[in-house]
Amino acid sequence: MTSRPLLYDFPTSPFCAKVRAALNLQGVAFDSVDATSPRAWLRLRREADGKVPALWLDGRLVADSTTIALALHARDAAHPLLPASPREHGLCLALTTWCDDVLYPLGLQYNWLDPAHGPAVRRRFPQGPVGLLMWHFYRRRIARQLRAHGLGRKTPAQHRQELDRQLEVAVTLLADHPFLLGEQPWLCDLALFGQLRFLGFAPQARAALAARPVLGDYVARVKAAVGWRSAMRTPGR
Ligand SMILES: N[C@@H](CCC(=O)N[C@@H](CS)C(=O)NCC(=O)O)C(=O)O
Repeated sequence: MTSRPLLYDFPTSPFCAKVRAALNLQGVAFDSVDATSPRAWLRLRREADGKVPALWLDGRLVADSTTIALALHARDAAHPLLPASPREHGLCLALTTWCDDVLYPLGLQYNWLDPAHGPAVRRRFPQGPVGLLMWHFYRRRIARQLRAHGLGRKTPAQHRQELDRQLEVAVTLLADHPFLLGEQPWLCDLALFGQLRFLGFAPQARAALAARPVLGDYVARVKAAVGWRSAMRTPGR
């Protein structure tokens, strides 16, 4: 008997949300382990590249949210996560990449480097010295990543301009259809849902989202369509 998939998870990660939504959409029962617990953190570094999400699926560990989604898509023909037509399939992957590579840096900037929001991020890590060390480690690393990306060198006004520009792209794409590619949610919607949810944790970005009700309605629609369950269930192994 194959065991249930096991997700290395972090509750606020947009990529973990994307994978949880994919598992929910396919109706796959799975277990989760909090990747910030010191034991899981070390195992993830030993067994994969140290990033979440990573999913034990059918006896192998698959890392990277899109790679995981493609593996889920390939193993369940009855519940595809990407459209069949080559053009729509390509568009779905391109939109997924837009979410992962363009919206995510904005989410990192607003969640991690906004001084007003810093303490809230700290509370998501374990209490005590190990949690504090991990928080400092990631904060420094993210600041370095965003400087290399370019966003970290911009002013707060430029961050806001970039956020508004990208949210308007999403509003435009959703003007005529309930989901990005039409009437049903595909992987690109799960990716956009994850990034909008992540942005929504940061007060300044949340205000930009609240000014665009189309996006709030969309998030609610994706949640309803996938039967969103966010709670982590920790297995006994
Ligand atoms: N391309 C990866 C990105 C995953 C990623 O950046 N995950 C972040 C959390 S949101 C992470 O694990 N960061 C920890 C690290 O960089 O060590 C995916 O789609 O899964």
